[in-house]
Amino acid sequence: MEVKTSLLDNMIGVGDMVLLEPLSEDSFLENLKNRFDHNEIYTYIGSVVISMNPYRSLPIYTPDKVEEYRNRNFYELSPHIYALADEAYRSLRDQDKDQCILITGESGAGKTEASKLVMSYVAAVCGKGQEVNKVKEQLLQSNPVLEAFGNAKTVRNDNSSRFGKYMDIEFDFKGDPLGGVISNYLLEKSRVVKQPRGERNFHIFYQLLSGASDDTLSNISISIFKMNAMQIVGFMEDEVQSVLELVAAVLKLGNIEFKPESRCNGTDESRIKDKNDLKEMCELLGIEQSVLERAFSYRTVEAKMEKVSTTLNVAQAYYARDALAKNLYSRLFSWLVTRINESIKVSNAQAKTRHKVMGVLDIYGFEIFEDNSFEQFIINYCNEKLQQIFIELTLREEQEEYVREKIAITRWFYISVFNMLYACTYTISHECLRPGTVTDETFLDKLNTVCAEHQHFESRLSKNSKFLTDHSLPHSCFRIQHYAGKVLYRVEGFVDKNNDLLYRDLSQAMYKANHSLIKQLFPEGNPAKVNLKRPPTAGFQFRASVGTLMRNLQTKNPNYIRCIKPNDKKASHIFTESLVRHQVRYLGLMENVRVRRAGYAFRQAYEPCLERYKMLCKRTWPHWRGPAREGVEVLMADLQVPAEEFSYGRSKIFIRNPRTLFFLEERRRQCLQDLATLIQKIYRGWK
Ligand code: AD9
Ligand code: MG
Repeated sequence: MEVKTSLLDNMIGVGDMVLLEPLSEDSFLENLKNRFDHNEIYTYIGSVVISMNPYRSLPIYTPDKVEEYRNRNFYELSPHIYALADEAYRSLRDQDKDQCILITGESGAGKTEASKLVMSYVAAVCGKGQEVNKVKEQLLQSNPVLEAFGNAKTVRNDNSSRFGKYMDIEFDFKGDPLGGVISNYLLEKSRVVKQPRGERNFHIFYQLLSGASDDTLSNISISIFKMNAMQIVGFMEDEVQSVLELVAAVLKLGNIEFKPESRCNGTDESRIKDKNDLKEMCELLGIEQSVLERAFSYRTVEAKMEKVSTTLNVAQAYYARDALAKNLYSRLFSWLVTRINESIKVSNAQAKTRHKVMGVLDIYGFEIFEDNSFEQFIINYCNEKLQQIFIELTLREEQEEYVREKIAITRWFYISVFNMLYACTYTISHECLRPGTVTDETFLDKLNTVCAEHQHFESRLSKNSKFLTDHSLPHSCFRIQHYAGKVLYRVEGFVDKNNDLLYRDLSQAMYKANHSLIKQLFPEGNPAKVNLKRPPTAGFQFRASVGTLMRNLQTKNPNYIRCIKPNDKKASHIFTESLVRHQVRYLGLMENVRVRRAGYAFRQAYEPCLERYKMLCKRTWPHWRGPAREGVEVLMADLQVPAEEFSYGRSKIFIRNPRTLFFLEERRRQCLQDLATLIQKIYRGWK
């Protein structure tokens, strides 16, 4: 069988950017466009896969394609996300190396789709059997469940992930899946109460309403349960009913309105306008109406065994209502993740044996809006961290391969890894935010001071400042130079969102509900558990969980998918050059190619290399009987390739310059042509 290097055969443009000649940003973009125009949406930079969102379904994910890529070497076939998935799965199975798949790119670039493609490929090629198939189905079906509750239509993406997700899939020593664990990162819960113009709430609300026209809630839940992924994932019928009651309760909560009522002391107190909505909500959740009504009218502060109740005005009542809706929904979401994890977890018996792990990370993509708030800060912080890890790990990986292959490399250079938004996130997560004493304004002052100090320190180390002060900044704003661009953040609401305060009266009212799920979601409402300690801020929790994630990723072998959005119209066939150029720049793709070319641009295992070029040398053609490495050595000597152009590693030959590869390819092409002419002559001679 002939071993193909399809990066060079019948290829539209160049399949691996490392082989692009001449290399410039323009030629890079030209190559991407050329390939995109011919439906070649995947291109490599060495082992990194660039994925362009085609915005339409291409016939490249069929079972035949899976078979084509199965057990093949990475460079054998044309670039595809399946090649990456196959490589990762095989090194996990055969070399016992834990893997992680890191998928990055801005909102709408195709990360979630890519993560599902990787998962479905691995599911298709790994073990079979009734038990294994059940595990696979559950892992795959957790996606639609989480998307229904955690995704929403935004300006950028009709199915935008509004939470970060990391899933560890665990395998046994044979490579059969045993189960998995999902971690979720900060759901954008403000969406429950307010959506930017042109955007929608989480999908589940519409799914519920579309079923609600002629059915009762219990009928809807039965139909959702019967047809839906929830059943496969392992939810019981009554659990689905409870979940939907909660979603419906959040909807009802949004209908509750307040009006002011003047008191004789000149203050305004809030009253519920129409008690019907309150009644419906209470019925759904089994809460006594008077309990909830009181919780919407008063706020009790407990300090040192003393309780002080104050009445709420209309604004405070709305604040309390929204805080309750956000908390109900986000706690429900976390409960769903925990519940799914219970279903998909590795059984106790198997947990004791050594297993291998493949982690798939799909987070919300980088976002820049006109108005950016706490949510964008959180999302962008996470992306920034990932970019940092990408740079660190690609360098490390490249270096490690040279060490592994015992290749001496002298032309190594170090790209300084930027120090991130440390000061900012520190302030945001550590500021002790007591309502009344810290306002958005004092928070901004503090941020400015801390960042100025940090910047002063940083400037002695590098010129690369990240916190931008300039006098054109609008009031109450700060600006950060992220790797993907400058972002202006408005501090309005930062403190509140970070604080995520839910009045105790409301959590206690929820705990009193005659509804087991609600009770579980508000454990702090249990009067027996008086805990005066303030819970950690949202920023603090997020920063800690991202830190844990990064440490986890660093223990695994990384595989990268860099997603690019071709246009901002969500349209197929349109390649907006400026938009793509911007992404290529901030994803650092050119640097990635340069790092890869700084040492050896091309590397290939000895066997496929010999198979491909053995026809160029009489001593290796048609058969070489010795070790493949020696065959390649004979070949290179015979072709008189200068010694400084390549090195012999333990299992691969490393070629320094793409020109050498092209020279080999050209010789091979001529050889094949000569052969074809010869065959034609013989054929004519026969006739
Ligand atoms: V966000 O950060 O969650 O807002 P993603 O996840 O990067 O974003 P997503 O995967 O949701 O983007 O892709 C957006 C849309 O592009 C999908 O809903 C598909 O309609 C479309 N898409 C993405 N990748 C592919 C693909 N390989 N083939 C066909 C695709 N369509
Ligand atoms: Mg997504």
